[in-house]
Amino acid sequence: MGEFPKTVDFMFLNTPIGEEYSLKGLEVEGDIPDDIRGAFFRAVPDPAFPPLFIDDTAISGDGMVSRLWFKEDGSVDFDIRYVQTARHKAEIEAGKALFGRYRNPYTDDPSVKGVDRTVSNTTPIWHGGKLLMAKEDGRAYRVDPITLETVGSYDFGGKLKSETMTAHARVDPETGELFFFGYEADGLASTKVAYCIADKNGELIKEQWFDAPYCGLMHDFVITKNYAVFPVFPTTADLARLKDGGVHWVHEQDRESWIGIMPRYGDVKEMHWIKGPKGVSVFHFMNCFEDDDGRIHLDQHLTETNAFEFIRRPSGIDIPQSEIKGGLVRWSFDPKGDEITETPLGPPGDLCRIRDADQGRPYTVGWYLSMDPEMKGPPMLGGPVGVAFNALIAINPQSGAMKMLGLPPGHAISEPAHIVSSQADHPGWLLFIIDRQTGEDQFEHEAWIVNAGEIQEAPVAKVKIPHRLRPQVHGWWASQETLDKAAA
Ligand code: V55
Ligand code: FE
Repeated sequence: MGEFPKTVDFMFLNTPIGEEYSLKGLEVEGDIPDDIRGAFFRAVPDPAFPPLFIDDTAISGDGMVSRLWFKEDGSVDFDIRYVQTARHKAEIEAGKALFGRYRNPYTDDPSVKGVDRTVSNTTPIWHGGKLLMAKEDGRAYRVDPITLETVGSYDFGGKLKSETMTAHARVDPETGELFFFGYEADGLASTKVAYCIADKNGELIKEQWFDAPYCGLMHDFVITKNYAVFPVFPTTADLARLKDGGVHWVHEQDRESWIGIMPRYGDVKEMHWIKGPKGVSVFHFMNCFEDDDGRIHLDQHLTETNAFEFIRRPSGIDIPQSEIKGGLVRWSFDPKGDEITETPLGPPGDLCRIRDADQGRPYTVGWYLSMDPEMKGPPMLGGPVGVAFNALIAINPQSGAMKMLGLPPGHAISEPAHIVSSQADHPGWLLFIIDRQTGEDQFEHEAWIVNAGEIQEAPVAKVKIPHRLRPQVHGWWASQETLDKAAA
């Protein structure tokens, strides 16, 4: 077997681990609140074999589903398993990589022509009693939440027509419906987008297709109480380039962004497009809501160019990661309007969370990862973009008030989960993984629990995970009650 490339995508914190394991009764420092009973599922890219191309990206690795399970008796277990995708199975069978470049099947070994090449490595989505592992280039895989065994590719009981499903679905807090979309819905570099709704039981009740202004990287979308909002940023795909063996994405700095707005239960024919600024990029939207005048406010982690070096490089955009300007910004617009007003809200960052109950509604708290301006020394290398975040921010987007948990040098933080408290007026808890560098290529890992209202205070509990972890992308919290209901 060959070696992994000597690039940040496969070194340091990102060194592939490729091991399935279970750890029982983890050591806990402090007290785990009674509110925290259930499973924190995480999606972890971890390539089983060295890639065919030396410039491969960390986000093309085989998906693993990881679970940190806070049991009824107060003990904590950890498990991690590969998602048994068709791609992973084919490569295990061959004992080597067979799939080529990120999202380019024209670079695959001919033996896997036509095999589903999605890697299920981005988000665990819990809905309608099912756990799905999603990656935007294909359909999700269903995984058993207890055994972590893979059930198979998931098409909503044969109903889903789209060949793809986003890793960023939105659950409405009042109706329990799952809103999602799939772009490149009928094939590579297509402008077709599928907009879908599943009812609270997970039945697909609506799927409509529309055309985006161009084939752009549509990583996330948002809903409000009355609207579905589809932003499109100018990181674009081209079929001829793919057939040539080239990269899937190029960022076009001179091309406009767009926002498509339609009534969320409406017809895609009602989609209204508003032109946005050129060259900007957003991966994640914190939230979106309508005010009393019916104006829509979209809060997002905006950067002046694409945040991924592996996308900037083939685009001829030469800006070091640390110099990319951006911030948490609000775009405000009327649903039938033609102008966007931009308001700064907070410092640059990404990987936001809100309370589930605030989805699509006016809200007063959001959390996200950032860089501590006071941090001494260089940030840790690793994670999906190559540089790990070292601070957690809590922000009130109405007042602008902020709190920050800055980590000591040599620490990295992953996206938190928010867990509600059964106590009225309690802000709940945040749960997240911390990586600590203890040597040039040595790391320790812990799960920390902090009071969601006072994130700057010492964690109430730290759970030690005595095994190397590769950085996750996104996570999902499922309470024990939710797990029990699904099992019944
Ligand atoms: C992102 C992550 C992906 C991907 C495309 O965070 C975009 C952005 C983990 O995989 O395939
Ligand atoms: Fe994401």
